[in-house]
Amino acid sequence: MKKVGIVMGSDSDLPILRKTMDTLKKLDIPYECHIYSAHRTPEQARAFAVHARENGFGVIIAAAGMAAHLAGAIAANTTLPVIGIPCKGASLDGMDALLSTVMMPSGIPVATVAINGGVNAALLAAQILAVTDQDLANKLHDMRMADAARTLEKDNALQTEVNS
Ligand code: RP5
Repeated sequence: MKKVGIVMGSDSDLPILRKTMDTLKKLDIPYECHIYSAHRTPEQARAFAVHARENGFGVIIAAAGMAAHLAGAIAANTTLPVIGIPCKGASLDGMDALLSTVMMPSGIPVATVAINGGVNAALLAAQILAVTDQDLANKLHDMRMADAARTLEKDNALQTEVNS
């Protein structure tokens, strides 16, 4: 199976990416994680993107906060699918990173998930890899069924508490 590349702009983004890694682990998807910044280490970020395909990656998740150019900078240097996670910073509630990540010009797409959307970034990466991997597609299906069952259990508990 192709690997998922995970790149974050700073170690301060790591709590969000831990959710990404936990979700990929549950699905037995191999990944590799790095701290590369579009601003502080632009050469390393570029080199990672340029060589990602030949290095066995199938999709890249890029997470950054504030003026979040990382996902766009990665996408500019590869035709692999790039998923952007806007990270909530100390001010502006993550709207700065959301707009910086999502508002890409035509020609260089970034599939942007919610602010701090570490779990959905992993699931979207999994769904991309599952296009050509039926075992993985089955695991994703099972995960959704389990999630639905948990939600129905919560509804049952609520009925007992408030409607009986
Ligand atoms: C961004 O700046 C990083 O992705 C991080 O979200 C934000 C702040 O970085 P630190 O100052 O915490 O290293 O590049």
